[in-house]
Amino acid sequence: MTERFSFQLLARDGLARRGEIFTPRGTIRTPAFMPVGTVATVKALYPEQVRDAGADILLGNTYHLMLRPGAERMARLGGLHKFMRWEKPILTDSGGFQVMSLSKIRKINEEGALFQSHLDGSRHMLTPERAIEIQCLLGSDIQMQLDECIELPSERREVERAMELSLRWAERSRRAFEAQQASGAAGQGQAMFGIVQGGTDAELRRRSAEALVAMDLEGYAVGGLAVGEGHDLMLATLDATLPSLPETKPRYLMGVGTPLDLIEAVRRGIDMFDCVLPTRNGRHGLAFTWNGPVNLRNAVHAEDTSPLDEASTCPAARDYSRAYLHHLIRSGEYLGAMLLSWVNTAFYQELMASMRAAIEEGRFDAWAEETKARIARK
Ligand code: PRF
Repeated sequence: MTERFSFQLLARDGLARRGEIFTPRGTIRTPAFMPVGTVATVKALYPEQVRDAGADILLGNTYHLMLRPGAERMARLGGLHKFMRWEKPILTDSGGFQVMSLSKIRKINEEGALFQSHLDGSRHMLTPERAIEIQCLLGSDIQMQLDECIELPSERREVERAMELSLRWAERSRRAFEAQQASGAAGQGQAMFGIVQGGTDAELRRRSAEALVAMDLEGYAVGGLAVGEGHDLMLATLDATLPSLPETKPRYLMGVGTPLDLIEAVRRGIDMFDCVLPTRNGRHGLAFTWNGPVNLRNAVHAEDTSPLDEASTCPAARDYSRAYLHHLIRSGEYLGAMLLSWVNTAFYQELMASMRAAIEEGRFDAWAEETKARIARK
């Protein structure tokens, strides 16, 4: 295993970490932000744009791809990388979270998650074993265990039940992953991460983390956050959780977040993120810039000939006027969504690169205060 996947810490600044994950498909510089490519596309972007923006890894989704085009079909087509023309690593989520947030009807029991497709109402069963099998058929490099993520706030008993079920599913996911490894089948993953659950309860988080660490997985995700608890409680939960995770393994905060969330989570020792925010907000006309968010729907931009950021390395931020972007977004034109998804994807990668440099130079706290003041402007 270790020769197919390894993590090296290059620098540390307080609790913030600068590292590298090595996989046969390439090196991932951490802290890393993974653009979301749910249905085998980072919405409105060419894979080349995503790569040139600086992304080392993408996220794909078991839930969506198992329904369409289907995992077995994807395998017959040569796997997700070849299908979407992305040669670098791909991490796939296991589907547990998407079953809860997207499917119409679902029932969770010990065996797995029974759900009805949001596309055509067809019935599917996602077990920990099937989730791993699908991720192997997709050709995912970093696979996630099946877990149950519940809404917050929930009763402590409920949070505890879901956390313990997720631990039993982690064991089953791991056995399935190891069986795939042993089979030598094509498309086997390089790594499987466990997912810490336990709501905002420090004791449940610690129990969850310790049990997963005992399984000696390649990496650990913090799940069950950014589900309604708010920024401060999310950070407090990270403070309570991260000391239980080993220094030597990557830590991934799932489904997070705003630029401010990323800065504060990196400060606490998170290495990886994914979130739909840059692309979804881009499609809706909101641009992230080094001088704060800009809502291009706003009439103040109607005759503004300045670009979003003349110093940006991203052509969409540098070469197009705000007036034109405003016009495209107001007109519902595809190009508006394309340009702003590009702006935001590039900004998120610039933000990560800037954080990595600040950690290397031992000035993360000063950088964070400066950057927070800058991006909160307006
Ligand atoms: N579990 C999984 N995927 C996720 C989450 C989770 O808890 C979250 C929570 N923010 C986002 N994506 N499997």
